[in-house]
Amino acid sequence: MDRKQFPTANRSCCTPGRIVPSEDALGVQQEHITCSTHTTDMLFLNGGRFLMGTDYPFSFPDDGEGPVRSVEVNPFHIDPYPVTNAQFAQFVRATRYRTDAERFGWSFVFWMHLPSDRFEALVADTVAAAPWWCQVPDADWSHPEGPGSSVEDRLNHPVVHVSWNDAVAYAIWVGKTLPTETQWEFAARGGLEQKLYPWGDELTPNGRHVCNIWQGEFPRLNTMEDGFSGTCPVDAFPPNGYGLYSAAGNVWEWCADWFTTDVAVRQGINPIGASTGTTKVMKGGSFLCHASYCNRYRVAARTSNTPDSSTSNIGFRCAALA
Ligand SMILES: [Cu+2]
Repeated sequence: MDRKQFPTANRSCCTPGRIVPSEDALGVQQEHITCSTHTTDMLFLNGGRFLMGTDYPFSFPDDGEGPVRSVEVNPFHIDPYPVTNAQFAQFVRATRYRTDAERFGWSFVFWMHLPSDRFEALVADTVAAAPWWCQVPDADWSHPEGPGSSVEDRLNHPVVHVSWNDAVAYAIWVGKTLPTETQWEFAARGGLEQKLYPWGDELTPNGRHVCNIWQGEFPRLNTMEDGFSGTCPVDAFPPNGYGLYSAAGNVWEWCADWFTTDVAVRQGINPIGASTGTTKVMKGGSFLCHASYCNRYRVAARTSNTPDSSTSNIGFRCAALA
């Protein structure tokens, strides 16, 4: 196999991205996609007007989390959980879909999750600005730590190593869409107004961990006080007021929108972000986020990555029109 290495970029502390020379761009793959009508239990949300974004002082000005603005969203459906490995396996079985990670032949894996005795053999390169991110040949959704690994013991964990393109392909197959950032944030807020997290303002209410993020010293020591180092089952922690699970931490979730910090296209009624761009919005933070360097597990937090990038901490959930 052609083990071509691409230069990489660290787009925020949490997710590195591929830099693909245009002659190597793979384009969007559509030939294997057929629509089916899966009826799963989606949450129906009434929508309405809510305060989106934050003016929280300890956020990231370049991310465009603010200003707080009044936004209206139409009624919609959204999955209560991120798409799991079991669900993604059904899709691949039915369509023989090949993910971007498989087509490029590699994906980004967080260093600590690679077996130390095989580290040198598995890793082709690391990201200069974020050496904890390893470029691992043949890492993909069903081999999350590269050859020799599998998802058999984590079928109810969110699928990872899926690009935005892959997420859209899955969504089309199940007759759904990706949520807009507005829908995602509306759902994640769970009916609470301007709270930091989907459950309120306290990170650990009554001293209990209620989401899967990093404890300890990033990136060397994860004390796993929340019980997990990498991904966790999608229902490991309680849902928010709307019944949405895993909205904070666990994995970043792709949204439909092109990323922009321009507030003009992120307010009003059903905003969908920029009309074009280079990176797609992601929400929710991941198991790598930690207050000391990246408190992006807050509900208003956002970051982005290129549509063909994949990592061990990016997944997605689907939405649908009401
Ligand atoms: Cu983070």
